Amino acid sequence: MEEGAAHRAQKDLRFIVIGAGMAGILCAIKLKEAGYRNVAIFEKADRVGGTWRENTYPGLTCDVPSHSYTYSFAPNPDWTRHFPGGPEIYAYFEGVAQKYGVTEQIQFNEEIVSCVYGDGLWTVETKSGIVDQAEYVLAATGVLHHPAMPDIPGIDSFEGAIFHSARWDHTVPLDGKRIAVVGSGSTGVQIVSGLAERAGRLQHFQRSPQWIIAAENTPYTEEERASFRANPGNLHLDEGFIARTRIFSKAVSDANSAEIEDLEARVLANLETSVTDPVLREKLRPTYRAACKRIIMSPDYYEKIQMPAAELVTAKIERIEAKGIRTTDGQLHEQDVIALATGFKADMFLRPMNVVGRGGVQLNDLWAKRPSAYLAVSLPDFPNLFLLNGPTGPVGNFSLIDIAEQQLKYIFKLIDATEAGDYREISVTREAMADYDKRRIERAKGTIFASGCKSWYLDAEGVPTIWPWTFDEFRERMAAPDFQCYEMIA
Ligand code: NA7
Repeated sequence: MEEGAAHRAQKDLRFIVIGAGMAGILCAIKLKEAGYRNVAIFEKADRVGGTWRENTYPGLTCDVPSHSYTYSFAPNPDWTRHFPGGPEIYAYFEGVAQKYGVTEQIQFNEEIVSCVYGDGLWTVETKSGIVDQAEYVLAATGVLHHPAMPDIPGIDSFEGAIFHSARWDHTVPLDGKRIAVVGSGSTGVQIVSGLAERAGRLQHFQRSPQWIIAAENTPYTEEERASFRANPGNLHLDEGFIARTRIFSKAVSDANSAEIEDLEARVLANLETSVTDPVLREKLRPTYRAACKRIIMSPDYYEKIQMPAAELVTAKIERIEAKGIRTTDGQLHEQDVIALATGFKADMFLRPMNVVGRGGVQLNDLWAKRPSAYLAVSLPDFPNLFLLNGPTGPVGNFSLIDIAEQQLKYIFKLIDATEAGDYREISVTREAMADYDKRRIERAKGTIFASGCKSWYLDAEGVPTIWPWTFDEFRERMAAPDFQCYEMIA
């Protein structure tokens, strides 16, 4: 254990981790490894897994390659394919939590409703009335957690089964049924792939077409897995993925780069060569630039939407009626099941928790205009509270596990410095936060996300809320904190 960690362990500092998804499990493991024994983990659900617990829809896969979508310290040589399915990923997180003794540390079914700072301590309260206090809070509450229900008139009048993609009702029969999928983001596309061969008739309601990259999802052979088992150490350092991520990050952070042109050519070629019917091809052709919305990786969407049972509906939805979906061209599309793949409220982060910082500052007020956090981890006036995968971090086609690992190392450096100097609290200064936001917003204008489309990356004023610089720049900023940007108070 490093000196700083030993020092803090003696002080028996208490930590509260909010959430037991990918990032919460990571925090629990790394806190233990750093010598902290006084850790409380609160999880509002009855199981670990975060997004992989909530999303169970047919066709669910990860679109980051499996070996890059693992903790660096917990390789999984047994991944069955390049882009494994949801249940396999869920089992991985559950297995890691068990193996590292995290599961028994977690207080399940305990939703934190408030988090208030005062006198060097955070006081948290759960819905059931548990009150706990800690010097540090690590908020691992996820990015896309609150389903966005569409504002479609008549939605409650449907007589069949209707649910959001993140609330899939597995009691509802699907085979041979008339199914509608509303929404054409990554989720809607995956559901169509998952159901095209099962539904009696599958209608995909598309409001905006999407650019799609062809991504082969080949299974690993037994020989490959044997070789992974023989040498599991560096499996997460997939050179190909790292190189592709670097190119992709260059492409999206600069809307005028050669890299984005190359990407545009690839998605265009995928559309032109994969869709034979010219009418369907035009319906599927986006009018905005590639990667403006999160680019979709799919090995088979174009193939599946051309199957006899599948149909792309581009007429605007007017309302939902007892028997199905009425479009503005007057047609009633009768359904047995309607799956709403309509996305998430992407600006929630810690909310709806009532979070109150130093001097009574309310998080809701700080975020009244837009949610933001310095380098996605720290907030002014909210000392000793750190976010994992918080607002303005790199999201999109990167591994959020790698990002969370880098952020946590950075956060530990902040805590080490605070404790080594016998300070009581640390948080980003208001000036550093304001400067960061100014530069971030300015830079965001040059990214592909601001090139003229609507997406969950944009805030209420149309400013991209995600990391606008390259992934290498994120890595550099995470390598060592700039302590001039932080205030430490004794
Ligand atoms: P997204 O990417 O936010 O996609 C939501 C989709 O739902 C998108 O196609 C929307 O169309 C569509 N939508 C939303 N509201 C409506 C209404 N009222 N009517 C018709 N269509 C609607 O969410 P996903 O769940 O697919 O993916 C989220 C992330 O999860 C993904 O990026 C990965 O990071 C994992 P629009 O494009 O706005 O016209």
